[in-house]
Amino acid sequence: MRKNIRLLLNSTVGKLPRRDLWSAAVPAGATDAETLLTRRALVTGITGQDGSYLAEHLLAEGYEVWGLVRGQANPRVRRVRQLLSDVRLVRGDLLDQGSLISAVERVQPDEVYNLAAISYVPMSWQQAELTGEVTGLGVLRVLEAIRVCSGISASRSPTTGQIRFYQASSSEMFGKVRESPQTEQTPFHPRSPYGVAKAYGHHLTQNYRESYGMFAVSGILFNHESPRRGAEFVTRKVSLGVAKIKLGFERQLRLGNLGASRDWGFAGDYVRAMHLMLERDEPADYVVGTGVTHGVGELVELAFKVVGLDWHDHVVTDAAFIRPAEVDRLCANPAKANSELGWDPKIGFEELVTMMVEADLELLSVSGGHAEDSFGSDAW
Ligand code: NDP
Ligand code: GDR
Repeated sequence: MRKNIRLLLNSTVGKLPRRDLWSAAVPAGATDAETLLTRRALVTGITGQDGSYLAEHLLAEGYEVWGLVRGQANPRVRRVRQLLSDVRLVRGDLLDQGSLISAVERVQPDEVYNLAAISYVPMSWQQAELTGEVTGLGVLRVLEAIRVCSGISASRSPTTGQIRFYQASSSEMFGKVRESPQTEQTPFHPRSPYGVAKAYGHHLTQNYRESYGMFAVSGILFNHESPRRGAEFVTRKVSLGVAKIKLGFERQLRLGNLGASRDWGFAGDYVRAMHLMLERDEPADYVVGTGVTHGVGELVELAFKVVGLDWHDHVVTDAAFIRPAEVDRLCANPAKANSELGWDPKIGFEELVTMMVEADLELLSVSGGHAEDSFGSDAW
């Protein structure tokens, strides 16, 4: 029913942008039609950092948001429930094709955002096969679920009311960079099993677009952070470490390579770009980053400065955190996202680091030094 109404509307109001389609088609007060036509998004990786910000953004845009959650008693579901009470949940796992088909059938989404992945780069050396299965082949399974549920095949093209698909590609695909800054055209040279798996998902998304005419796009996102970032990633490890030291719970922070540089932005800004990509008339891939790079050393210095401490007194470098192959320096050229999507980051590096340190000071003050999602100093 819902699918049929979508098709009918698309054929009657032609090429209106999707937002205008809604206002053109639905008279005020038409609550039944509203229920049928409210745009519906299915987000995999809803329990992760980006899942939470994207869900908030889509809810604010008037979407009905569904999150895919895995496991029998996933402890992170409680956090989703607290943070995002309006999100509806559906079970599924990127390792299980049937569960993804069932989820797409049940939700009947207009848009699918595939954010689920094993996303921690060091873990991808320890569990390379699993990373390939989830972060790489998981993309294939989500695309296949959409293709099968939409009745698309080599001989049957998608209709105008098709499900739009976003893939969370990564700057890690550039790895040992061939040029700087990196654009949508920069060749890939991934340096970890994670980067290799993401490159597979990226190419497959392009391939489904070209093979089946699906509206399938990738955002090549550079590092983005927030107070909701997992404690294993360097920005959050540093903000938590600084807060623990400031509050007297710890004295030292053990880190790996302080010489690496990243283009760090705020996650809340980056999820807007994901949504904008699916709003375009034509599917295309975009690099999303700030265009400014900072060293891990600079991050550390700034974070300690926020609480009035000198990092030299507390930071210890530990060979256990050095990676088998490093990505030395990443820097985005977000010109295409800027000109075609009208996307710009709002929060800069200093503001981001300050926000994260202050949030962790507050969190640890209330919890007595315990951060629920912290893996401690021996994260891997
Ligand atoms: P997180 O690590 O915070 O979240 C990963 C999510 O994937 C979690 O919700 C996790 O669920 C889910 N997941 C893991 N395995 C499976 C599985 N087998 N089936 C279903 N769900 C699964 O990542 P971020 O939010 O930071 O990143 C979102 C996406 O963007 C990822 O794909 C990441 O690789 C990519 N990316 C991130 C960047 C960043 O800087 N944050 C930059 C570029 C790309 P659970 O709670 O069950 O473990
Ligand atoms: P990254 O993020 O690998 O870029 O992947 P991470 O924060 O883990 O590392 C960034 C850089 O910091 C250096 N580093 C350390 N990193 C961690 N985690 N812990 C340490 O103690 C430490 N010391 C130094 C690293 O060597 C590295 O150079 C993130 C993830 O979100 C991916 O999923 C995403 O695709 C990319 O960003 C873009």
